[in-house]
Amino acid sequence: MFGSELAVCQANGEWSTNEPTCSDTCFVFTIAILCSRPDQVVNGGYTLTTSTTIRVGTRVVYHCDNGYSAVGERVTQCNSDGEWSSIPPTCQDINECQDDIDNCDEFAECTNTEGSFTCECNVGFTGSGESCTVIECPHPRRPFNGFIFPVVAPQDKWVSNDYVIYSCRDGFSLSGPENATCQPDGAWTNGNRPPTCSDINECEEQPCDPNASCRNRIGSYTCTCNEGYSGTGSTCTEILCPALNNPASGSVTITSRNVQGVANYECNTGYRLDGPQVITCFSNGRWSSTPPACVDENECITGAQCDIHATCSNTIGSYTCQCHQDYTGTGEVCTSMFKLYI
Ligand SMILES: [Ca+2]
Ligand SMILES: [Ca+2]
Ligand SMILES: [Ca+2]
Repeated sequence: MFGSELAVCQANGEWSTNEPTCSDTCFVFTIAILCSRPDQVVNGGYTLTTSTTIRVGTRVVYHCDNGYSAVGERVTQCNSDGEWSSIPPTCQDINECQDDIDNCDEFAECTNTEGSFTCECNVGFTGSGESCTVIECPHPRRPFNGFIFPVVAPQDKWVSNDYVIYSCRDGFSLSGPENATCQPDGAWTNGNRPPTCSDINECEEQPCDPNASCRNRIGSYTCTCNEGYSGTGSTCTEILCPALNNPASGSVTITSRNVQGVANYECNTGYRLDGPQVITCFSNGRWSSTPPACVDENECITGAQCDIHATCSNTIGSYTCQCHQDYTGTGEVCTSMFKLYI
């Protein structure tokens, strides 16, 4: 026999070699060479190009389930020896998180699982995982008579870990927590109940001058100098009217230069007061009037004791009486130098 002893029926319907030639008589035996059914793969499968017997040349294409990828040859073929050309691939889990092919939100955590993956929103966010929205805290309330810092949210919204600091206006004291933090669940650590700012009674600290009275007010206080004192209230000085000198030809007696103190003026004999006898120290630190002066009294008008035959002459501080011509005497008493005979 000349030629190949074996011819295989190929998938294309032709024999693999030409028919041999025989010197005598040849016999042809037809033997069907078949492959066994290919092995299954876990988490995958295959498609056969034939549904009946698996002849030489038959191709098998393996595929993996969603979430898995094939490692190894995906295509294998039935060889003429009845064996498959390659071992089946294995289907291995795809790490979607690592390969960055997950559809998790940018604010979600991706966790790889066998055949799939999960998305879970980060702390401070809520949603399906594929879409996450930030959890907001309500706008923090400002304490009455106080302040809050910062006034607006640093990133438009009040979100987890944002915190605010409370303070009070001058004159008020804070009681309660001085700050609050927005928690991941959208609640403030203080339940959005700001601290209270209560008025400070500054008078307890006696901030005024010892000669002043303190009056507490909401948010402040006032100091008022007592009567007889002047100043800001923080400092008060005793009100004193100016010192007074004795007037010319007279004297002054001062009971006190404080408010309500009086100065009493007297003039020497022969002088009279021009102005009030008594002046009073007022609360503005001034005497009630300019001091009086002692001026000469014109005794010739106000009752000099001259004789009717005398001429009165006023002098500074006194007066003189001079007897008329033909009269003699002291002036207060004058007698005629001629006897009068009747
Ligand atoms: Ca996976
Ligand atoms: Ca006060
Ligand atoms: Ca006089």
